[in-house]
Amino acid sequence: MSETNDRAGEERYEPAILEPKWQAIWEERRSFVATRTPGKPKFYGLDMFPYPSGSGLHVGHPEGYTATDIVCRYKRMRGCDVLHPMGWDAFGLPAEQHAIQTGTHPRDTTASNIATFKRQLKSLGFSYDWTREVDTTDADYVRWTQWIFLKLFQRGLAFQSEVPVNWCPELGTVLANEEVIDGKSERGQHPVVRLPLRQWMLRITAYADRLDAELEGLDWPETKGKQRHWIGRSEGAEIDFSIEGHDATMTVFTTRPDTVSGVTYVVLAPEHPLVAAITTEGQRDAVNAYIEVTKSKSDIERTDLGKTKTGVATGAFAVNPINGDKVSVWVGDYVLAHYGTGAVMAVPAHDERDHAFAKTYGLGIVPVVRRTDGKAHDFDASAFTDDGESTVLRSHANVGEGVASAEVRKQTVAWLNGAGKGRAKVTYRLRDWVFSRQRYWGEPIPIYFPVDCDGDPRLDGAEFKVRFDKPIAVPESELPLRLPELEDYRPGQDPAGPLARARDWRFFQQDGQWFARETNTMPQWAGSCWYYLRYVDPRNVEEIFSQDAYDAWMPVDLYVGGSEHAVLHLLYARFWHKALFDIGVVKHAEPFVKLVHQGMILGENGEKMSKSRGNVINPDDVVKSHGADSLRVYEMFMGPLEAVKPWQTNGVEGVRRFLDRVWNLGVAARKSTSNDVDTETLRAVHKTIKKVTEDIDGLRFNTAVSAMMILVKQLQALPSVPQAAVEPLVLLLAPFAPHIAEELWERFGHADSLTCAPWPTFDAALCEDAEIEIGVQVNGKARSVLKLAKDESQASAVEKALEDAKVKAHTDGKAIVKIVYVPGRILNLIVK
Ligand code: ANZ
Repeated sequence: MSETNDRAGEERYEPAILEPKWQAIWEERRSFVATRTPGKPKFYGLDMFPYPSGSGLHVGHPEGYTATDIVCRYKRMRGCDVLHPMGWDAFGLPAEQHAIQTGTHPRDTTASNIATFKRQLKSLGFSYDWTREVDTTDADYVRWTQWIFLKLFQRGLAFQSEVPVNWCPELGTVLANEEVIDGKSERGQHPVVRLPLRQWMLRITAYADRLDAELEGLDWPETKGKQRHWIGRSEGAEIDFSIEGHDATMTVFTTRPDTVSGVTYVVLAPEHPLVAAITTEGQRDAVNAYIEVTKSKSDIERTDLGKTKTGVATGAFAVNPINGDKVSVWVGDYVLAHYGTGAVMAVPAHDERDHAFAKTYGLGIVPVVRRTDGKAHDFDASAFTDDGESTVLRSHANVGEGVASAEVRKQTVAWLNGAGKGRAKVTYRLRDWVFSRQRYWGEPIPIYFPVDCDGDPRLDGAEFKVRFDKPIAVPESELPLRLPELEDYRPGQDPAGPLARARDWRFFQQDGQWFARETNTMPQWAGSCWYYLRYVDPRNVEEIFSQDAYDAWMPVDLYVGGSEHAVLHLLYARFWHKALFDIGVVKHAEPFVKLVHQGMILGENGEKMSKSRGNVINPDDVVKSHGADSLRVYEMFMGPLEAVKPWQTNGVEGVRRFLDRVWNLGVAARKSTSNDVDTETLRAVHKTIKKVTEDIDGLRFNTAVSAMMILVKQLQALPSVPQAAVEPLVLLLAPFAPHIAEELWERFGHADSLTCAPWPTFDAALCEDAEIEIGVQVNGKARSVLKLAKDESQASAVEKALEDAKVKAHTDGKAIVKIVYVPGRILNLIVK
C-alpha cells in the first residue's frame, strides 16, 4: 500500500487543520468538564501544576502531562468520571526579579506568562477541565491559603522563633534548608550565611512520625525512601550524665546504648545552654573563642566526615551512669545543637567521628563491642560496626560477654530506665519549616501585632516598637489580606522585607491603639501545598471546598510530576494534608495514592536542555512542524516514562510517519468494499487491545505505542483493509493521539466524539497463540526450537522433533530411552 500523502485534499493528514478543529469542538461541547454521575467510578488524575515562567513551556512539561492525559482519556473510555485539572503555581522569585529590573508589576508578568502557558497547553490537546483552573496568586485562592495558615496558627503549628536561618544577602531573603545546597542558594547559587532572625515556622516536626509511618501504604516510587531519609527517623535512647560539682544533668542522645561502657568523654554542641554553666574559669576564654569561630560554619561543614573534628575542653567532668566513670566534657562543633539533645556520649572505639576527635586530642579508646563478621577490630574507618556482640561490659547493667548488640541495647535501656537515668527515644532529622520570606510576591501572612509608639508610626523617623510577642490573627472575615501596591520591589537589606516600606498598609489604628501587619510573606511552597484540594470545588466562595465535592473526587488517584519535588513539595503537601485531616477538613490521611515521576528529557546532544547550551526544543515548533499528536506520541515512545532520555528529531519524524500510516489505513478502510476480518488479523487486533490495555494500566506507554506500530504494519500488508479492524486501532490510539483519532472516528461515521466511546475489549482466547515455540533438548542440552500447537500430543511432538535437522544430528543412530514432555513448554529426549 502506498504511503504517499498526495491524495485528494481532504484525504491528507493535516494536523495543522484537524488539531485546532477538535480542540474547538471539545471546548464547545465541554467534553472534559468534570461531573459526577451516581454509581460511576471516579478517577482523579493530577499533574504538578507549572510555575508559569517567562520562557514558556518546555518539552519536559508535555511528557508528564501526556502520560496523565492518556490515563485520564483511557479512564473516561472505561466509564469513569474523570477530574483532570490544571492551574498555576504563580508566586515566586522570577516574576519579582523581573519586576525589580523592569518595574512591571509581578501580577502583569504573571498574567501574560499564564496566557502563554495556557495557549501552549491547549495546543497539545490535553483533556483538562479548564473551568477549574486555579491560580495561586488569585485573591480568591490566597484567601484560603491564608485561611489554612490561620488554622495552623490556632493549633500552635505556626509560630515565631528567633532562629539561625539561611540568609541569602544576594536574594535578600531567608531560605529553607531544602533550598540551600552546599552553602549556596538552590536558585541562583548565591552564598548563604547563618543569621539569627525572627521567623515564622511551621511545626512539621509534630508530624514527623506520621509522615514517616504513613508512607507505608502508598503506591509511590523510590521517593518514599527519599522522604524517609529526609525525615530521618532514628531509634535510640537518651542517657543522663550528671556533671560533677554541679546540680546539672547532661542528657545525650545515642543510637548505640550498647556502647555506653565505652564512653571516654562527652561533647556538647557549642550552642548548648550547659556550656556557659559548667565551663571552668581556666577554660572560659578558650571556649568562648571556639564558639565565636563556630558561628560562621554551616551544619554541613560541621558534620562533614572528611573535615578535621575540632573542639575544646570545658574543664568539667561528667559521670557515666552505667559504671561511674568520670569523663571529660568537651565542646565540639561536630555536635549539632538542633539534633537529638545537642549533646553526645563519645565512643571512639565504635564511632568514626568520635575516633577522629579522640585521636586529635589524645582521649581514651575503649572497645566494648566485638565484630562478629570475622574481621579484625582495628580502628580504621572500615572497622566501625553497627552490630556485633558485647565484650565484657564494665557496667552496672547486668549484661554478659557474647551477647548480641541488639539485645545489649534493649537491656541497657531497661536498666537505665529502672535507675531513672535514661529512656528509649525516637529522634528525627526533620527540622521545623522556616515559613517566612522577606519578599513581595508571595501571600501576606495574615497576622498583626500591637505597636508601642507615641505618635503615628507611619511618619518618617517615627520611633516605635512592634510587639512581636503578641501576634494576633487577622479575622477570617477580613481574608484575603491583599498585597499593597509598591513602587519598588527590591528586598533591601532590612530583613523585614519590602512590605515594611508600605507604611500605610503596614500600620493601622483601632480604638486609639496602633497595630503593625506582619511584613514577611509565605514561601512559594504554600500555594502548592493544597491546590489539589481546591480543584474539587474551585469557585466556592463560602468554604475552602464543600464536603460533597471532596467526597466526589478525593483522594488523587494518580499524581505525575518531576522527581525534583520528591522531598520538598511532596512532604510539605502531605504535612498540610495531615494537619487539615486533624482539623476535620479532609477525610484521608494521605492525599496522593499513586505517584509517578517522569524522567528528564535531555537535549539532542545528551546534555541537560538549557538556553546557554543552545539545545532547547520548543514544543511550539514541534507542534507546527509535526503536529501535537506526533509530539505526544513521540514523548511516550522515547522510552519508559521514568527514564532520562535524549530528544531525537528523527524520532519525531518516525512517529509522524506512523500517524501518516494510521491515517492512510483509515482512508483505505473507508474505501474498502469488504468488512470481513480474517482470523489472523482478528488475533492481531485482540492481542494489541490486550497489550495496550495492560500497558496503560501499568503506565508502560512506550511499549503500548510499539504494539500499535506492529499492528499497523500488519494491517498495511492486507490486500484490502476492513474498517472493523481499523476501528479498534483508532480507539486504542485515542488517548495517545486524540486529534487524529477523533477525525478518523468521525469519518467512520460516528456521530459522537470518541471521548467517551467504550474502550475496546479483547477476547482472551484470541490473544493466545495457537502455536507456540518450545525448546527441544537432547540429553538436557538445548538443540533446537520447534513451533508446536499448545496441546500438541507427545507422539506428534516427538515425531516433529525427530524430523528437525538439528535434533537429528544428536539422535541419529541412538535409542530414545526416555521422553520428558511438558506441552507448551519443553521437550527433552534422553538418548543412548
Ligand atoms: C554513641 C555512639 C556510639 C553513637 C557509636 C554512634 C555510634 P543518627 O543515626 O543520625 O540518629 N549524635 C547524637 N546527637 C548528635 C548531635 N546533636 N550532633 C551530632 N551527632 C549526634 O545518629 C545518632 C548518633 O549520632 C548518636 O549515637 C550519637 O552518637 C550521634 F558506636 O552515640 B552515637
